[in-house]
Amino acid sequence: LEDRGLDQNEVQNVLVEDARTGLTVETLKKAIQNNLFYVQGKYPEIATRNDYYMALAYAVRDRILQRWVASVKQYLQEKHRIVSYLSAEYLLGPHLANNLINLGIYKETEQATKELGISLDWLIEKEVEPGLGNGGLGRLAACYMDSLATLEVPAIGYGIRYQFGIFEQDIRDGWQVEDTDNWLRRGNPWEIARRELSYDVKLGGYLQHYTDRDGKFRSKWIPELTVKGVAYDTPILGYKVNTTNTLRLWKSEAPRSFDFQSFNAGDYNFAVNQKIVCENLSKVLYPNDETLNGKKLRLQQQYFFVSCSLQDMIGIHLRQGEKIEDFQSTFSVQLNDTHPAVAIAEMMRLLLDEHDLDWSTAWRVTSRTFAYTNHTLLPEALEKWDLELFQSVLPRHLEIIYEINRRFLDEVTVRVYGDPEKIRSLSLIGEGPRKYIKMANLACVGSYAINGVAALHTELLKKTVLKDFYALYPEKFSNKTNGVTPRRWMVLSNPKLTELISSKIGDGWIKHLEELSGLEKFADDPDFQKQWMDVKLEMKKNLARKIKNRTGIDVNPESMFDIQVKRIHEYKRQHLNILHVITLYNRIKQNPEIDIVPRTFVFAGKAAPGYKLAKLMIKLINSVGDIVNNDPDVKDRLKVVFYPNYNVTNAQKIYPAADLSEQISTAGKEASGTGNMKLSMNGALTIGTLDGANVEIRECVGEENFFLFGLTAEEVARIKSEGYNPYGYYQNNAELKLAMDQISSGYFSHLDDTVFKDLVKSLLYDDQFLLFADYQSYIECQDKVDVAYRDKVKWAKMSILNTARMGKFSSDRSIQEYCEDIWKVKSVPVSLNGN
Ligand code: B1H
Repeated sequence: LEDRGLDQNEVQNVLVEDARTGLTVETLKKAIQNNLFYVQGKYPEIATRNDYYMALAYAVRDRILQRWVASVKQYLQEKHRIVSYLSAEYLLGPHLANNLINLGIYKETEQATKELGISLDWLIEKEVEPGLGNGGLGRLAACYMDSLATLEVPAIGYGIRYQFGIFEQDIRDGWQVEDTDNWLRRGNPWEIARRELSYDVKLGGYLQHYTDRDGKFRSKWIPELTVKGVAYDTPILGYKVNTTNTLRLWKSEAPRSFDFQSFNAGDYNFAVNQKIVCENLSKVLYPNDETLNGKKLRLQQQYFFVSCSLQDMIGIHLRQGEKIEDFQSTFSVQLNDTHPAVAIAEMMRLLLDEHDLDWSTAWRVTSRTFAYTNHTLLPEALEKWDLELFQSVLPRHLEIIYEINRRFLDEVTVRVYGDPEKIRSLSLIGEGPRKYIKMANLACVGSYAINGVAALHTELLKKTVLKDFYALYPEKFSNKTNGVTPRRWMVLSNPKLTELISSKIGDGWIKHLEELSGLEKFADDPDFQKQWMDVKLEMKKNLARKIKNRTGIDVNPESMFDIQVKRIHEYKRQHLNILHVITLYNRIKQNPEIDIVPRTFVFAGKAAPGYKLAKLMIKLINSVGDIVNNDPDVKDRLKVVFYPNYNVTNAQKIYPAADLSEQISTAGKEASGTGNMKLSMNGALTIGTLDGANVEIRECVGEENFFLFGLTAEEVARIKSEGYNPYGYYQNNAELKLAMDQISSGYFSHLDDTVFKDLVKSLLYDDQFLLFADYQSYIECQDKVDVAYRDKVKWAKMSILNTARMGKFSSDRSIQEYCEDIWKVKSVPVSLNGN
């Protein structure tokens, strides 16, 4: 990828300026006023906050559209290889402020709104974010879309336009309560519905076998139901470039023919019912981060968006005048985990049944098209579909998968000398009381590249879950350590820090994050340290205000902000963190005058609605908070906050305020983590295990700037194989025993000793995540954090160095690696002139 300076782009940006595209304060102001009148139909005195938000959003959209159309033109005029990213989730976060930053008109817009008598922040906060993802996996897809556009790489993101995204979380009496996320209720100015762009998707039914005129054996799929997928496009603008890529999300509807036929037959109820069935496909995001539940609707969702996307890509390819058997020269298709892996079977079906290719040609195309990213080693997250269920939804695909498997096993039997254990493990079909389909195996066989998301994770993949595939195809495997976009996670969420950094090293780092290393030479500069910590304090004050508003809890901005924000999971071990809180509390109770650094513990994150223990962890955090926050002995030295409804919007407020970043998963369980990167970039120090990308973060920031504790992945595996005995740790550790006894006896739950029973039982008798084994090491490490925080100068230096050394963790770097090693695509600068 070529390195492009800003100057040239700025020149391009000012070439076309009129009332709908101009980027000056005056034109922006005029545009907002016009939209208020002509789009919202209001005059200022009666305009609501939402009217103004919409007026501004449309003004921004006009400016994006100019670049978007130019990008599409450019891609279609010349032949370029296009990246197609298939993901069931995109956790985009709010668009408005991000688009202002990427367009380079944040300041101008701030001025324009000010002159209209309204604050830009007030409008930005009005936006309801599209929460079309669960957590890290969905957010990664969003960061990657940002980097692809910023690097000027032609790309399309494909996914599902869920009508309801990840549920909204409220906390009542300490428990998580879920509410539906009706994010579209006020309309969505950032998408364009392409009614004309739709595809039919078949579901269910049966197969008819016959021999055609050429004597070819064929399967005809007679579906039970056909649904229609309609494209909704959202522009993804690169940072200070013209490139604007498309995120194309599919909404499911009933085909028009449907009700028509039923009406004629007089069956009104049937017609209305089938409409609902069709619309249900894109109705709601499954909220089960890292656990599958094998629901039919979920498989239908996956197939629905994959089929629409492949039909769309084939259409684009053929319209360019290309031959179907050259598909892989137009598209490289990345599978974001196995959620879209049914694409491999669908591609075969389209090529065989709809485009009449023979098997070996179809397989050549397919197996050169797809690449697969694995995001987890957790056994409960590896997708398996009950074979009968799969057949009931996708009978033709089952037949195709059987044939892929037959040919594949024929080939490997020779290579593994018929070792039955190996063949069983490689097979796409699992045997047992019920047969099932292993989606990871399908993804491995059908892809030309396979990658993990952090160095350790990729190594573990090769040694464990994908071991036999690695032995077979070592050349397919590579590592692509995750990254995050500094545009959203620094520039947008931490403007003060951005300004401070740029005042020292210029603003090149926003596109070339390695340039942050220029900060190293200021790490010892007392003035800079002061400015650095002043920004941090201001961000902590902001968060303190938010906490007060949302939870009513008073927190001291001078205290250490100790932060763990992520989905709630046993493997992420929020309960280990809370055991530390209880331990500190007990130390204070036993010695009220004890000298400890005051801390504010901030937790946030959603639990899957069906995940009992995760919900109990939330209750425990809140229960401990109720006691600790209100005990006069504590004298406000400890505060425990559970900040409700963790999402992108809230994350943007939390990361800049963090002093300490909790990355304490059981080693070997967190594939990468990306919150760890965002926190460190914003100057937080990490306390963490050698897990996921923590390993690489520590290598970059230096071991002296990272608080390491706990077992390694190897030690975890060894202890488990020898038989982990949590009870022994409990009996032999007084502080641990006390904390556990308090939880189980009801000390934090008004003496009700039943509330936390299941959690206590799991920790004492069958904890898969070795909490107690890491407890002592964690506490000792936290004691070191306490000591370090007292030395303000040293802490400031460590904080600066953390940011300065995070250059590697930009998603731009990740995407460069994907482009060079896997996708083989180049950047295509888009120009506005000549259009
Ligand atoms: C990650 C998931 C995931 N890995 C199943 N796997 C899901 C699995 O709805 N489902 O069924 C949803 C999500 N998510 C995360 O991916 C990893 O845990 C993180 O460590 C990693 O940073 C992130 C991005 O690679």
